[in-house]
This record gives sequence, structure tokens and C-alpha cells, in this order.
Amino acid sequence: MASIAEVNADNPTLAAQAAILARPMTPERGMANAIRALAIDAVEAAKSGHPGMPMGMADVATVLWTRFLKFDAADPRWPDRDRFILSAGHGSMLLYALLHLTGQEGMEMEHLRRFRQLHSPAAGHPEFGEHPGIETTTGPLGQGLGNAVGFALAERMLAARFGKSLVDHRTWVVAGDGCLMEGISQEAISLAGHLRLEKLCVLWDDNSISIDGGTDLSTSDDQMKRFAASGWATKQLDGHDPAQIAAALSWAMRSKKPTLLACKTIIGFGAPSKAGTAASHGSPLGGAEAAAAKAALGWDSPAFTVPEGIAEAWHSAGARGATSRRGWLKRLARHNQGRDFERAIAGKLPESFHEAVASLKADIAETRPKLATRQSSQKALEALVPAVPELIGGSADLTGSNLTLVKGMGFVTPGSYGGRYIHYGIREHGMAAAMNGLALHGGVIPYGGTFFVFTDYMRPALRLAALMRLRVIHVLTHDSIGLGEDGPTHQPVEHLASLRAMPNVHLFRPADAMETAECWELALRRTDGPSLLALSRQGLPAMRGDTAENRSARGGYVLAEANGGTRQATLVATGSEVALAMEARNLLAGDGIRAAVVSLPCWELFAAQDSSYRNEVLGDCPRVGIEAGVAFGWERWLGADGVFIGMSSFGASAPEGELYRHFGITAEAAAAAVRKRIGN
Ligand SMILES: Cc1ncc(C[n+]2csc(CCOP(=O)(O)OP(=O)(O)O)c2C)c(N)n1
Ligand SMILES: [Mg+2]
Repeated sequence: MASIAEVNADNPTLAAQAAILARPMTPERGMANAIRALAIDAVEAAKSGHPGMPMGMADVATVLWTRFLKFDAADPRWPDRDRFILSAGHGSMLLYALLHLTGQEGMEMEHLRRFRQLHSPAAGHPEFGEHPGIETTTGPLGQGLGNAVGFALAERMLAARFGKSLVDHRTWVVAGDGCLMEGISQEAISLAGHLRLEKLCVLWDDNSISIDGGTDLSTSDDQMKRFAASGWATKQLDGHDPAQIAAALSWAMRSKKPTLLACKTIIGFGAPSKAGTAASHGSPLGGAEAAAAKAALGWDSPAFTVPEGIAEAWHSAGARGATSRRGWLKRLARHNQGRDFERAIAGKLPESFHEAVASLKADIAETRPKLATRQSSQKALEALVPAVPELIGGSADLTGSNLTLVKGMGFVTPGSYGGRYIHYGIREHGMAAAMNGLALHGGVIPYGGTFFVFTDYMRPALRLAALMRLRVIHVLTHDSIGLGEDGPTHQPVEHLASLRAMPNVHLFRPADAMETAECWELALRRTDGPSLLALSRQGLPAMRGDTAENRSARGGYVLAEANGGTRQATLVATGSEVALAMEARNLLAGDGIRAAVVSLPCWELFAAQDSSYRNEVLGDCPRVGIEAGVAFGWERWLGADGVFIGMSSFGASAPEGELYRHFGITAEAAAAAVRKRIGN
């Protein structure tokens, strides 16, 4: 085997590594090596995982966590902590090692030994909820960066509401080459730069390696210029030089712009032959290379063992923020908005919420307005926004179409965060990821609007909202061919089905103003997952005037029972097609056929009811479903011999009424289907 010196001779990365390793050992490097050793050990034990990134970023992370990051290991959820977002989620062992070393309960050595095993909080990628120190779920590259914009924005907005004495913290993001290559990074960078989120700092693991090899295989971006063009301050540094790292972090803290620190690192730092190569990215180093890496690092402790001195140094780093947190707790106790702050952070709705909902419903019952559900949604917001101060809105450049803005909200603008409405720009993916960050930060409840069809543009972030069970509310208007002339590019047909397939999502498709108010109430009350409101562009008649019960809460209910005897057929519909079902019921009544109409505004809530309720609602006579979307999934409610009236192709460009006729989604068609089914 060649000696290290021989290998280094023709390999500049290994030569650079050797030069760094030749520097005198310091306590700080010992602490960084603890991260490296734990990453090596955990990945070896799991026989899978990503050692390269934690080994490369260990020095940066050590300086950040021991000298800059504001946190207290004794209370990882302290609201005024700095947020540390590991956007490069594959480097999860970096985060787990930091949580363990700083003494955070729930990330013990036994958990690191069980890295990537069932029920270990040290999962393959960081998962929100597995440990209180994990701020967000990452793994899909770029999402953490997108979340970080929301985290940093929430901090600014809460600081504007409650003042600096309660809210004054930073957002630090570790992002890799992959995060910066993903398209979402552009939306995130652009929005953060525009909004001048000066307390946001991205630590780019600039190691020039990804899975396929060198990043020069696929990118030649000048990241410094890219970030600068979006209003960021940028700096390059040696990610293995603690003095340079500390200087850069201090510089970032003084910046009046968001900052990018390009940390030049060697992936797999310490590994004698795999360092600097993709071979260290995503698989165990292997016994011999792992042992040689530890030897090169001067690490001679057994696996999963941290020498006492180093462990103690890390523990005291974990307690660094204790005084600061105690001071904050005192300020909170004295603060005149202290109770409100605690309520908002706890995610509890204010008392005024209930009154606002009640008077909204009473008003709808009295006026029975004929409105598009997007207008009904705005009406709901007019009641809810003043009542719930933490409700913050926005739209991806479709404010006038989504009807997401109500009077008096005020706008978030660059450098001014006292308003409650965010112009996200035409950045659906960035918006959804930022909304996740806003919700994860806590203290705010974000809603955001776009056209329903463009959920495709934000699906990866929606999926993470669902996976993390975040309270985010999406206002998705123009929900079918009913939008008319804009045509098939804008007409969702498969979107209801595809989003209903996503676990933990509540997809609401209200039929009229009352159901829209009810669905908004349910969305706001929901604390365990995202709510999607699919809303019509076109006007819809009022179906309901009763207010005693939130009937949408059961997901589905009998809107109109069959008249004059036992039910012969059930018409099941959602949203704009409920009105068609009611018309069909009338047509059938004219022929003496007794049909009931069931409205199903939320399938997930309906599915959660007991089967006796569901059977009672759906009845045991023939069923006909009507929805201006594809049939996929409807067999669940219609049974094997039900009939579905909806879309089986993309839509078309034409006036709305004509489209419904063209695609055969009409009351007449529904009535005919019933007649045929019951042999009449
Ligand atoms: C959206 C997305 N696409 C692909 C992957 C698979 N993947 C995981 S890590 C990685 C390479 C990332 O490169 P880099 O960020 O430079 O990480 P490094 O190799 O430097 O640790 C890829 C393609 C992913 N996790 N997410
Ligand atoms: Mg890389």
C-alpha cells in the first residue's frame, strides 16, 4: 500500500488535508473530531448513511455551536433560540452528533448506536418531532433552505409584534451543493434577499462534490455572484480554519443583508483515501478506511466513545445559553404582551376566534349569499384576520384572484415586518417551503394562495408539511374546469385525487359560503397537519342556512334527504358540483324519484367517521358521484356499481357553462344516470 505522502503527491485535496492535519492539535479540533468519529461509527454500525458531509463540516459546526449559536441544551424549544437548519439532510449525523455532544436529552449514545434503525430519533434523515432539537425534516435537497426563509421571516414578524426583548434570534442553515443546485434555492434566495432577512445565514458546504463526482460535471454557477445578485452579502472562507470561520460568523452577524458563507471544505475530511471524493458521500468508509481516518485525526478512543475532556467541553458549550435563557424568561414574565406571546407560540387560538366564527356564520345564514367559494373564503378571512393576530397571509402573485387579502392587514416589505401579508411573488415552491418554516418557527399561522393547478409547483413542500403535520393553510382557487377560458393548462383535473392520496392532508372542497366558513374554521383549528382549501372561481348558490353545527366537521353529510318516502338514490358531490346534485335531485323529484344529496367537503374527515355514520349518509341505494375532476378514488364512496360523472381528460378553453355541458357534467346527466341505475 502506498504511504500517505505518496498518495498526496499527485492529489491536491489529500495534500491540503495533510497540511491541515499537520497543524498543531487544539481543543477545538478535538471537539470537531468527536463529530467526525461519531459520524464514522454510526454509519459503520448502520452499514449505511453519509459520513462525508459531517466529516467535512465538523469544524464549521463546532465553531458555530460553541461560540455563536444561541441555544440552551436544557430547553431545546426555548422560543428565542437561534434556529439551526440542516438543509443538507443526508448529513444527519452532523446534527445528531451535535445534539448528543451538547447534552440534549433524547439523543443519547444508545440512539447514535441505533442510527437509521426503527424508532431511533437518529433516523436516516432528520425528522421533525423525533427530537426537539430537530427544527425541520430535511432530506429532499433545498427544502431546508426554503424553510429557513420562513423561519427568518417569522422571527422578523414576531419581533415587530412583540419587540426585540422577546424575539431576537438568528437562522443558520447548512446547505450543500445539492441544495444550491435545486430550483427551489433560487426562489428562496431571491425572496430572502428581497425581504432583506439580515439574520439569515447560509453556511454552504462548498466541497465541490456530489454523488456523481465533482460538481463540475453538472454546474458552473458562480454562487457568489448569484447570491449577490439577489441582495445577499457573501464571503468565502476555509471551512477547516476556526479563525476564519469565527471571523466570517462575526461578519455575518453584523451584516444588514442575508449572508452566504461559502465554506471551502473537504468532504470526508480525515479519511486517508476517500476524502475529497464522492466515495465518502453516502456509504460507510469501511473498516480499514475508518480506522485509518481516526488515526489520521489523532482519535484513539473506541467506537462510540468520547474522551472525558472533549465530552465536558461539549457539555459546557451546551449550557452556554443558560444565562441568556434565564434572562429571557424574566423579560417574558414582565412583558406586557407576555401572555399573548405564550399563547401564540403554543398555537392556541384566541377567544375572539369563536365569536368571529359565530358571527360570520350568522351573517351567512341571514344573507345566504351567492358567491364563488374564493369570495366566501375572503369573507371568512375578513372575520378571522382581525380576530386571530397570528394569522398571516400571502399569495404567489395572485392576490386579486385568490382573494387572500383583507383590509387592514398591512404588508411585509423589505426591512419592515409589521404587516401581516406577504407578497411571495411567483414562487409557489418557495412560498410553500417558507410557509412550512413559518409554521415550524411557531407564533404565526400562515396561509397562502395560488391556483389549485399550481399545487404541482409546490408539491415537495406540501408533502413535507403533511409529513411534519404542520399547521399551514393553502388557499387554492380556480379549482376545476369551472375557471373557464384560461383553459386546460389552468384547469386541475387530477389534483383532487392526487392530493387526497397524500397522507395527513385535509383537502377541503366547500360547496357554498357556509361550508367555506366551516372549512376555514376547521383548517384554523387543525394543529396536526396542513389544510388545503380548493375553491371555485365561479359563483355558487347558497345551500345552507343552518349554523347550529359545523356539518363539514364530519367530512360529509346529508345536505338534502329524499322527499316523500324512502331514498331511491344518493347523489354525492363536492364543491361546485353540489349545486348540480341539488338540481338533479329536483329533476328526479319531477319524475317521482326520491334522491338524497350528500355533500362531501372533506374526504379525510369523512373517512375518519365510524362506518355506521358513513353508511347512513351514503345510504344503501344506488349512488351517483359528481365532481369536476377524475374518477380516481371515487369508487371508495360509490362502491363497485356506482356511477361517476366527472372528467376523464384534460379540460378545454371556453366559457365555464359551455365546458360543463361539453364534458357532460350536468344535472341532466346526473339525473339520467340515476334513472338508468334504478332502471327507471
Ligand atoms: C431533491 C433531491 N434530489 C436528490 C436527492 C438524492 N441526493 C442526496 S444527497 C445528493 C447529493 C448532494 O450533494 P451535496 O449537497 O454536494 O452533498 P455532499 O455530497 O457534498 O455531502 C443527492 C443527489 C435528494 N436527497 N433530494
Ligand atoms: Mg457537495
